[in-house]
Amino acid sequence: MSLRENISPSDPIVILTGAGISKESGLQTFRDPDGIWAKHKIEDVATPQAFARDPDAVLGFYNVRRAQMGDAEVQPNAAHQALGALEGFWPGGVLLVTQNIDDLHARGGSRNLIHMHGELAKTRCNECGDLVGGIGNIETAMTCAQCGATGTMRPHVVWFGEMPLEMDRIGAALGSCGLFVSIGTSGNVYPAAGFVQEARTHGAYTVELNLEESLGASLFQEGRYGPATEIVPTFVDELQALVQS
Ligand code: BV8
Repeated sequence: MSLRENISPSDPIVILTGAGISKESGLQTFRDPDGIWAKHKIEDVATPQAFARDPDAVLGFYNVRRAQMGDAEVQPNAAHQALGALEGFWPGGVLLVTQNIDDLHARGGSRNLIHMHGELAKTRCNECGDLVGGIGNIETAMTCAQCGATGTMRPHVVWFGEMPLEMDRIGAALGSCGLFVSIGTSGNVYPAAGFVQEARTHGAYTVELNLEESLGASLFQEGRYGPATEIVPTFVDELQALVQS
């Protein structure tokens, strides 16, 4: 099977990314041997129960990651930039759905972008839902500027057991895309890991671009394996050749 035989430039594209696309920018993944879940337990730092039980520990976990994201060394890599360029030239339109909470896709040029697991750069009041950006460290002593509650400010991040964001918009896009591409995700976390099946059921051609086969590899019609900064730009170049042919 090849791209040319399965898609045309008028087909909408949906792309799903995970932590692997940001690895070469210097941000850790979750389930690699040196990953985040090797140092922290999900139930201690990434659930609403953890936030209720020990808000300082949870806020500290995200404060460290927010500071890492803001490090001058952490820049969009060639994979982020290739996806930003794709959105600029693909006639059928591109929707980029990321599980990542870093800001590298926007900084890499992507605009039609959904952060389904939220964004480290945004802070939300757990009481009134007010959303603010540009805060450095979040502390339990902070007071919500909107409702005046104290101790309710949290990262605008989707924890385990919480509903991911913009699922209706994502579902509609999966139901009408001609190409679904999954990049840099292990296929461990739902509902994101189920998107490939949803897209394929509706007739999309499905491709996995990853360092190694994910848990869902057999669900894709095509798989290409290697570092994202190599295989993603090559893949985008092939799409550009399709448009120009
Ligand atoms: C929900 C934000 C429902 C926080 C995260 C079935 C259906 C629905 C839900 C479930 C289900 N089964 C289980 C569940 C519950 C749960 C879940 O999936 N649990 C798992 C662990 C079994 N799901 C949920 O709780 C979700 N919510 O379903 O709500 C609901 C219904 C009604 C009402 C209310 C609720 C919410 C899940 C979101 C949780 N938040 N993140 C944070 O970031 O701190 S998830 C977390 O995992 C991150 O978002 C991360 O992005 C995501 C997935 O991880 P990956 O991105 O894939 O990263 P990973 O390290 O695993 O893999 C990296 C890959 O990159 C590897 O394959 C590696 O080989 C590759 N790689 C490495 N280097 C490179 C590379 N690739 C290319 N180049 C390289 N250089």
